[in-house]
Amino acid sequence: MTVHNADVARIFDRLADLLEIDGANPFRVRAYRDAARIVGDLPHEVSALVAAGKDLSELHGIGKDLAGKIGEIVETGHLELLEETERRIPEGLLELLTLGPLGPKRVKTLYDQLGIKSLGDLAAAAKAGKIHDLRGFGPNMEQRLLDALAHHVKEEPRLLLAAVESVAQDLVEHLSRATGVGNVVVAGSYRRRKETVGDLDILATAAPESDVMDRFVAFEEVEDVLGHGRTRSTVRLRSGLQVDLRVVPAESYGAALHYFTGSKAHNIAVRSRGVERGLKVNEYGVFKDDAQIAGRTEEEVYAKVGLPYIAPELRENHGEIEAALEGRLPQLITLAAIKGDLHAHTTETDGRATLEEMAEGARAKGYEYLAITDHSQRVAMARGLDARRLARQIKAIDRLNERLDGIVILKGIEVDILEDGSLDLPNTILKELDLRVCSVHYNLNLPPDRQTERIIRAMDNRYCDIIGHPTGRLLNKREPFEIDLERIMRAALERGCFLELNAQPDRLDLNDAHCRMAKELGLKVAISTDAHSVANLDLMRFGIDQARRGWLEPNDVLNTRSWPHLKQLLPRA
Ligand code: DGT
Ligand code: CA
Ligand code: CA
Ligand code: ZN
Repeated sequence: MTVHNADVARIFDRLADLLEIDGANPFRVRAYRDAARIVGDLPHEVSALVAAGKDLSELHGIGKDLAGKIGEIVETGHLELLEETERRIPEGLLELLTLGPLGPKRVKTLYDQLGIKSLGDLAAAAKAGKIHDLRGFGPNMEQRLLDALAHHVKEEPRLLLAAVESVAQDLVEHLSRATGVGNVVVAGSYRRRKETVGDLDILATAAPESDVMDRFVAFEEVEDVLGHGRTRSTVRLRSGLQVDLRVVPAESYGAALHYFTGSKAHNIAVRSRGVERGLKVNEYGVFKDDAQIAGRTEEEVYAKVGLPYIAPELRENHGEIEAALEGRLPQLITLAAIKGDLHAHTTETDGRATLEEMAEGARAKGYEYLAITDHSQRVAMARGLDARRLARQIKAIDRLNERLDGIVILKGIEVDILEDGSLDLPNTILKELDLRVCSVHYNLNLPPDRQTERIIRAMDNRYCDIIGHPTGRLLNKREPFEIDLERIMRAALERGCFLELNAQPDRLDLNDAHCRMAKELGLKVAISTDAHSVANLDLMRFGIDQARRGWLEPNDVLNTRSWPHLKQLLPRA
């Protein structure tokens, strides 16, 4: 049994959730959340480090105690402290956590204020209208909880794309070693690079005598085999992720890849174009009077229905077929077009790498620039910078830039937008910076109008360049703010501000539809990693995936420019 970093991260995250419900010291909760992130971000498997006899407490941010716990998880697959905590907390509270709108903080409030400890208690309180007076809830939340309760079928949350990548790659590698196997590829929402996936759909081409299906069900992480056939099998992995494998002959590869990549709505639209031409399009090929006329490649399938190739990220039937017919498919942004990163933290606040390490990491990626944007003072939990510490950091960056070749480090800040829309640091220091990312981290539940106003007020300040993670959502954990994004985008355009597409896999904020809205309004987007470590700089590609789903082209993205050009786009600086 191999314990993956994602398994360790899941255990620490759950422990943090439970401890938060339990009212534990926030710093302790934070330590487990940080540990989950640190381990989740590591480029190497901790299990391999343990096997090699490495001392895990040498990892940045991991002390002796956490190192011991990671060792326990790697060796046993479990953590005694988690099980003990689970025994202590009423089981119903754990079930409340599975409701989309509820995180541990709200569950604790419900328990403390109203004694709610089960879904039944919650339903009764919501129906009696007791929820909307609670701090941090509000009238919409009561309705959302009622909706969530009505739809509650112990829904498995969809898994983050980033969280399934390593197992998807392991599976592809495992299946590629089968006898008589040709292509092995992950299709479905994974190939469309959707931010979360329901299940994985793997497609393989193989000779009839191939052992690929047997290898699939024998994969070491399989917990249950839900179906095992010659052309199709389904398994559930220990992580809960379900995986389908389909095997088709090589002459059907393109048609099957197209079919299983989806989306279903896109497939239906393509198929109906076929019908108009007297063609049958299915997962085996394109057929005319029962004779196969295409199917080996996706390009062939598209060509037979009179379309150019359409990138998987666009296949949602959101206008891509019409655009293809009119020759106005976007030339989608690629990772190679990115010239730098505009949001990153260091050990001065809650980052895990020093200024020098971050700079070196960005240079190693071939970037022309990296903006250091540590937190401002309001974010006390992250030891946010006050004006004096920021002034010191500015000097340190100036000194570093004198020594560095091939990259420029931009002096920045991620300054908090306070409840009234003012910024958390005075303009006298903000004006010394190259770039300011302005973000909301507190007072998340303001009424929609006030939340929208707050962000527009922040943009009224001439030292606001980019709004960070504009909707504040955390996938599977926190709903986006209820804000009028179109209004905010128009206000940004008027003021010369920009919006961020935060590339953290659990944020991806702006989402695909927002990106498209920005593009249509002519507002450029900054794709930024919000890196808290050198490894995090690699998250840029998830931002690119999302941007492509939002139809963005290089010109629509701020950080495809070199710094001198970008600087001119920040007119107020
Ligand atoms: P997911 O798993 O919820 O993240 O989303 P998908 O898109 O991966 O959906 P999934 O796994 O149910 O099916 C994979 C692909 O198979 C889907 O994108 C399109 C294709 N497909 C599934 N069912 C149908 C269908 O009834 N008609 C057509 N035309 N295609 C289908
Ligand atoms: Ca799927
Ligand atoms: Ca599926
Ligand atoms: Zn932030």
